[in-house]
Amino acid sequence: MQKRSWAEPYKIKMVELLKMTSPEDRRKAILAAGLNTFLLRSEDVYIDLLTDSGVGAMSDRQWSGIMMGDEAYAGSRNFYHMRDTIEAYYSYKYTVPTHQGRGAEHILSKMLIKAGDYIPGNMYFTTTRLHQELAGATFVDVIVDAAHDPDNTMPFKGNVDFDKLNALVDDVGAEKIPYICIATCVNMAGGQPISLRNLKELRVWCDKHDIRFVHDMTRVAENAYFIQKQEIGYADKSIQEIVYEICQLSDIATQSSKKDAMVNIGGFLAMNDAVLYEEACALVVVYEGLHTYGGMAGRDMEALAIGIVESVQDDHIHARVGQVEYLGQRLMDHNVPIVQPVGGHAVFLNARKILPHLRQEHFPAQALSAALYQESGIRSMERGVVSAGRDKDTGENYMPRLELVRLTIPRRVYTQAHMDVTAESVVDVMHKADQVKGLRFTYEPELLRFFQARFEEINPA
Ligand code: PM9
Repeated sequence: MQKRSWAEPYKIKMVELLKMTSPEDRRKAILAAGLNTFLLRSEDVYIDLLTDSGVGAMSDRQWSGIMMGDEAYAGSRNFYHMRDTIEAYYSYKYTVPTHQGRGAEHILSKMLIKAGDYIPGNMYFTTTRLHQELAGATFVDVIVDAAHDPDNTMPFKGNVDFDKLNALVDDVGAEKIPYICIATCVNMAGGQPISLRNLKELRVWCDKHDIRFVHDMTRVAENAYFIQKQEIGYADKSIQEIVYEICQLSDIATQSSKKDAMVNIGGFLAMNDAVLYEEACALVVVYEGLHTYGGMAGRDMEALAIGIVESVQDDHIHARVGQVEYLGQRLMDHNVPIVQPVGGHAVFLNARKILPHLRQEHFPAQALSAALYQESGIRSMERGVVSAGRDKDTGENYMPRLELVRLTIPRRVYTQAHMDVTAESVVDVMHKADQVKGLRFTYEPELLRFFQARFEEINPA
């Protein structure tokens, strides 16, 4: 039988019109933005692949849920719906809503970290590591080496390397490690999944060392897709079943619900320990809001409860990751160097290879991202040395092996034709790559510098 293509399991009911711009308009706009795509005005962007965060298209059911918001200060009906959905689909008993993922990271770090602690993780994420550091901990990367190699095609590049984990325990002692922080579909590695086998081994390791297992479940449904597709024994399990099985292995979870769960704003901290939950409630009232709304409106909690259910449907996730794979394949067909295998939420361009004439201290990925905008109006995000920031102790720039530009696909927003235009635009930029100049900072914020930094071109490249 002929193989069937995936297709979107929805049809379009409302559209948002886009503005087309000229190369001159775009040159002006990107210079005014200090060559930082975060500082562009959205109305100057044609195809917005900056992020998949809070920019997905909500369904008619989610929008209906918005109209059912119970905006009571305390005990909103929507909170209980959200909490019960989280328990039913993700297994966690107790939920503390937060305004978004970093709100949950903040509370978690304050709750569990003491100065001088170490937090191992399968690669850093910007906000996650910052909250760990602000609480006095040092982040330690324990992801497999393959994750740092964009050309390594190993299937589960989000896996943890137990030799690295054991070396850390030998070095600092288990009592200095309050928890391990494991992301499903590791963002900074290129959206790379972790296998269930690795997750199960981690559970055993955590029990052995009496270390808590924290799950950054921001992109758990996409991770489940790769498990279903590639891990032995899971082909016949549904995404919903796999997601539940993943979650059951951990003690605590943080989620930025703006990604897989498809809401414009929201997140949570969830757990199974009643005592910890009381502590989290005590902190959430200080930093976010009452424990039955955190930083969320009732309507947004309702949209989240519905989004969670939609996010674990097999048809949805196959089309969602299918679209990312489609863009990745189009780029590979034109020999564009990208991180392989293609991950769950984005295609990552290898800026080192596309701009070999630029040294890493001249921010090749930042420069490539600005050049792509100028060429086509497509907005992407730097994920390299600028995002990595500086070592908190030495003040030196981290120099990550991955110097990438992320083309992030919002969920249910763009069509295959937008993906075609994106691929063609990247190829066009690649053909004039030698004209792209290196950059230097004109303004460098101290924390999470990639958001607000400004740059100028170095002349000549
Ligand atoms: N991720 C992203 O575009 C949005 C901000 S860019 C710093 O990829 C993980 C794995 C994330 C994430 C945000 C957060 C923070 C935590 N973990 O943005 O605070 O990808 O909701 O979540 C972004 P919030």
